[in-house]
Amino acid sequence: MKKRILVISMMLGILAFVINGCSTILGVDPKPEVTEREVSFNIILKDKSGLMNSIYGSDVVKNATVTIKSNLLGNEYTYQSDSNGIISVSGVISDLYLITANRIMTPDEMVIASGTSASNVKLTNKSKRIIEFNAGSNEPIIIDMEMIVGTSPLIISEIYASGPPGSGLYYHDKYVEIFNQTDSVLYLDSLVIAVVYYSGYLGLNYVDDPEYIHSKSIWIFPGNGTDYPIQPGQFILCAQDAIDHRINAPNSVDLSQADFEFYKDDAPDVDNPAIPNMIRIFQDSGNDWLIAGERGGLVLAKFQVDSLIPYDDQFLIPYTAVLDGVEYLDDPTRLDKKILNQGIDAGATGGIQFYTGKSMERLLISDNGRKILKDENNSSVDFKVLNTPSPGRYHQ
Ligand SMILES: [Ca+2]
Ligand SMILES: [Ca+2]
Ligand SMILES: [Ca+2]
Repeated sequence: MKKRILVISMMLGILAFVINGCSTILGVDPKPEVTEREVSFNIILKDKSGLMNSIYGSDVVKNATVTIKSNLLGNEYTYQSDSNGIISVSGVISDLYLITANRIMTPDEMVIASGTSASNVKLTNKSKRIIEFNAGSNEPIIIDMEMIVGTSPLIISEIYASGPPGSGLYYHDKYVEIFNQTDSVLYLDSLVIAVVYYSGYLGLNYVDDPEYIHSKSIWIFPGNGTDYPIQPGQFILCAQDAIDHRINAPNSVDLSQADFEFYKDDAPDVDNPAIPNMIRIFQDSGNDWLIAGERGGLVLAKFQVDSLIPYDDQFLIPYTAVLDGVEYLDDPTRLDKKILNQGIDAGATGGIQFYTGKSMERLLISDNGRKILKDENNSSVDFKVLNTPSPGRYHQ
């Protein structure tokens, strides 16, 4: 009898432990007392490009706009830096914060700095995008800002992933389109296209990783540095298969004139000999390059692939190497389901069902000879859904 009581009390103990554990996981604990965790900080913005120094004789960045967003609660605050490049943050809860710092240069400032009134130049915090505010330290946080011309020089301008209507489960006509946003010739050679990894089945999602993209599908453009130029305002089409898909699926698209094609040489894949192939660095499964129809993420990165970091059955690409990243969700309002870090893409496009032939393309800001597409690193506002794909061009 005594033994049975002992067993029962042990079981109750385990049960209490389990319930406790679960309630913590489910977040039903009473809300923590936040007032004692409020912290105050100074952030100092410093320009590493030399631009501010050449204009004002100091590298501090005045009149910059800084937005911080709490990881835990999603609270967002916006500040303006003072004449010493300082932002005083007070009364925020200690947490990880996503930080966006921007300083648009005026044409007058650019005349002083470079002699020409270049527009579309800004300073931004390219590397330090996530910072922890905690009560333990009082040192001012220094954020280094770098100059970028325009937004990202190369951006993902369209993702077509849904598959055509009326052809059963035909899904070989997917593509990603890259756009040169600058007024200079750039080179695609060795740039990385990676599919952001997550697994709903395994419950793996690395959206909160503070440093790295996780990927199990990493391909690069061919070339040795200057073999594959992309002209200012040019669209580059990278097709899953560079064929005229209308032959097999009447409502699909003609991708036979694609600029590049993903060809998986260890699989029964199609190789159009006229179209250069993307080089597979890592993708151990599947018969072709494949992006998910309704929910996924793609990044374009500039990274030496021999420096890829292995992790579990994946490889890691640092956020600092990412030129552009775009996420799409079946329900783009459900940003709690994001898989791509908010520092890369603050939102998501999408809302497209399988086999509808719909596509996602960036909005056009201006078209004075050369197109400028919207790139606020927020696909919720940067993209629109097209009823039909526009491979290698801007939709009409
Ligand atoms: Ca292929
Ligand atoms: Ca080929
Ligand atoms: Ca397009």
